[in-house]
Amino acid sequence: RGAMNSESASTPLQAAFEAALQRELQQRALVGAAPGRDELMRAAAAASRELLARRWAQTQAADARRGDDAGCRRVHYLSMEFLMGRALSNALAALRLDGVLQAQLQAQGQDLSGVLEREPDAALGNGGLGRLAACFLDSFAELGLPSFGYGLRYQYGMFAQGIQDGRQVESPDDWLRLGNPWELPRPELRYRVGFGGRVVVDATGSRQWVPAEVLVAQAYDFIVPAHHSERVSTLRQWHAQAAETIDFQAFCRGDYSHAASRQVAADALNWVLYPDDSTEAGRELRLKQEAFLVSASLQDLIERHLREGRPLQTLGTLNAIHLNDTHPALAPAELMRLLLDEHGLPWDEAWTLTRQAVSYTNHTLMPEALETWPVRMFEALLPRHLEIIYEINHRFLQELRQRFPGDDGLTARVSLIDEGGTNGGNYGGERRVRMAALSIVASHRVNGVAALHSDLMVQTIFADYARIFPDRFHNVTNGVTPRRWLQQANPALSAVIDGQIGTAWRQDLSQLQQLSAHAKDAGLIASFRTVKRANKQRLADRIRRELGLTVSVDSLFDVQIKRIHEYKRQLLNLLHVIARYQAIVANPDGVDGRGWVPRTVVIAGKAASAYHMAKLIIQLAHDIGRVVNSDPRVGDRLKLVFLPNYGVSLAETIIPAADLSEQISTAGTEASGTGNMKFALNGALTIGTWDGANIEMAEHMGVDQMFVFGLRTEAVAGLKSLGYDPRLYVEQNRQLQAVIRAIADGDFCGGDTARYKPLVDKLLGADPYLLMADFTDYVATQLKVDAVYRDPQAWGEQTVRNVAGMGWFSSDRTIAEYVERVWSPASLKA
Ligand code: DL6
Repeated sequence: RGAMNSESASTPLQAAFEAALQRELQQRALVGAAPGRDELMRAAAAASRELLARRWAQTQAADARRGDDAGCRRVHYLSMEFLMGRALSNALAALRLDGVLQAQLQAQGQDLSGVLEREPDAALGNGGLGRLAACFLDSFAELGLPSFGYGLRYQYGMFAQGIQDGRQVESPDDWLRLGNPWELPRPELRYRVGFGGRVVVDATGSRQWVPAEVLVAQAYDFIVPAHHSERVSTLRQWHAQAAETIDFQAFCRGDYSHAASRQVAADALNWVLYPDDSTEAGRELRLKQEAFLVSASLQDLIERHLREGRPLQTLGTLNAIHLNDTHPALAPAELMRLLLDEHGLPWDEAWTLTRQAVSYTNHTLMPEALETWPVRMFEALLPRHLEIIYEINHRFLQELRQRFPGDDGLTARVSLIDEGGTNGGNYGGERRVRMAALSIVASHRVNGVAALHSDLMVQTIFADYARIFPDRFHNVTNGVTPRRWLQQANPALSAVIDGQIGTAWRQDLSQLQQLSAHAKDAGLIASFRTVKRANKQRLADRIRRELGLTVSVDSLFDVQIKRIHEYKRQLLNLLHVIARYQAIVANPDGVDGRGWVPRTVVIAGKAASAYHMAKLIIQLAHDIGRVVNSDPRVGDRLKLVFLPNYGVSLAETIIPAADLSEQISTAGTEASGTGNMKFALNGALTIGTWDGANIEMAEHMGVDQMFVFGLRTEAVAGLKSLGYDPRLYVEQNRQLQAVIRAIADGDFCGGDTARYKPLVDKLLGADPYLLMADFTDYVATQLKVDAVYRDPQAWGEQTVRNVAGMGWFSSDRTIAEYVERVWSPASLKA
């Protein structure tokens, strides 16, 4: 035993962990690596991975042995994004090794949290859809569901956000630069994926694709442990390599750049999550990434199915292939190709298997987010897939013409091919493949992610399909994993809850309901408050460290963290900040002389690099912050903080510290939201619109427990159909006039009236997200928030009721519903 010797090992697992840790450290010592925090983190990760790899083998063996009548299909969750965040604290908690490591580190003069913080975030996702996928992997393991998550192993995830002069600057997030101690390379799992070329027809009439370019997909596994069993789930990520890495002839000629060109082309697929799609090359790369993910994953699935000795005919009844939005929507076309061309099945049989296997979740109603690809790009890159899509479409439209004779409008609207290129944008009339249409037609189930969203989905963007396939559409409301988002993010609150109702909530979140019986208990409220204050202190410390700004932990922490997007209305939040600032300056003692409830408004989030308006909102937040935070008339009454580089780890610090959660999207625009759930679970109250999962949250906790404001979906639609004029709302509200004037006059940027002109013009012109219409109610509701906050008992009671109401929003419940409605063999019969 080396320097980390300890007598604390008491279970075989702990002993194995300690031994593995020793080995890792000794190996590193041999090459002269001092055991600093980075080394300790990597050694602990590698030691945990070794234990998880054993569990992985057990899990796979058990799944391979399961009978065909096991009642649940193996799930293959295809997603271009998995926003995993850090893994070490989760692994340690699942393996119950955090105490062991802590003791070991103490002996080295290190503390656990310092070591955990050295792990880079795996930010292989953009927002909610990717984080949801990560929560699902946790629940797959926890529920013991035979499953694989499939994604790409991006070298650079979402960009790193820096702020210079108040503006967002993007730089690559080189998260793999020191290697990834978690991943298990699987060199034996390699599949060939083709692009380009042509389709040849042989003498028997059968069609074969001869690609011009072949890449190899190599698997890397990332293991996600259950917390209450030895099961694990797997995220299998694909890395692209050239089939022939160098062109040897070119190499011999000394033409090195040509010699390496195949590998460079392959590497491009591994580089970034979102290639810049403003160029043709960027768009093509994205389509290649999607095709690559799909092909490698489906080959892997089929290979496993056959290896386990199961006939191809049972592929659909024993396997579910789930499309996390339309990014992997090529899956049905690729599955058909593999079954027809590689395995020789007839069309009808292949189509039956495909339809049985495939299901699809839609995550947004934004028409511009509905993916379409030019037919021309398919012809060049995926000619065989295009043929198959044409055939699927031909059969689908033929059936429709029989069912709805003469309704040419319908067939044009629902066709898999947009003949005019008008779907969601101006594409200059070129023909495009509609990926959502392909996903719906090829799936046996389609679902939205919250009740309102699922309703709107079938009433609006997918209305025609819902008429054609009335039984296909369902709702499965999102959830979040309580292990990461309460147990790990907020250990102190977890301990308070444990003390009140026991620990079973970690496995069965509905247990939280028991807290409502204690909502008035002054002792419990005091404990909640003590925890919140400590979490706020931690965040305040971070704000001081990172931004040099001091905020008061006695102020109400009012938080909005999410992607910056106009529909999410960070701008409405800023309008309120300005209104409050102006009111504080005008009435330092409060409007009623009772003083102001001090507020710290915290915003974090990234804007897509080409999204000008979102970037302008970030800049405005900084400009306002600079003025407000340095105005001596304001003091602690108001602070505005923008925390850069939002990601999972930052969220884990911010969410437990929030008093108020801003969920203020225009009604009908936010599919679900999952941040809303994480905040409420951590005892923040919500100010929110009647949108997404806010509605179900309000229903579960009691509508009075949430600060609901704003126009509802029907009113939004009604107002728009009558011809919405934002200026009318401004004319009627002097406070709003003053706010808009301050922005337009450049009050926050030294009188520069040009800087925010596009933003002001949009608000007064179209205001597509109805900020002007909702402003008055929003500001009035913020005053209600203040009123409750002034009364600690009332606030505390509401806090407990919020937590108690969140039992239903566990991703375990969500996954159980997917199994029941979408992935069970029974769902195929329904
Ligand atoms: O379903 C997960 C998450 C929802 O909670 C958010 O409301 C929604 O905005 C988000 N959607 C996306 C859109 N991506 N695409 N396509 O991330 O999904």
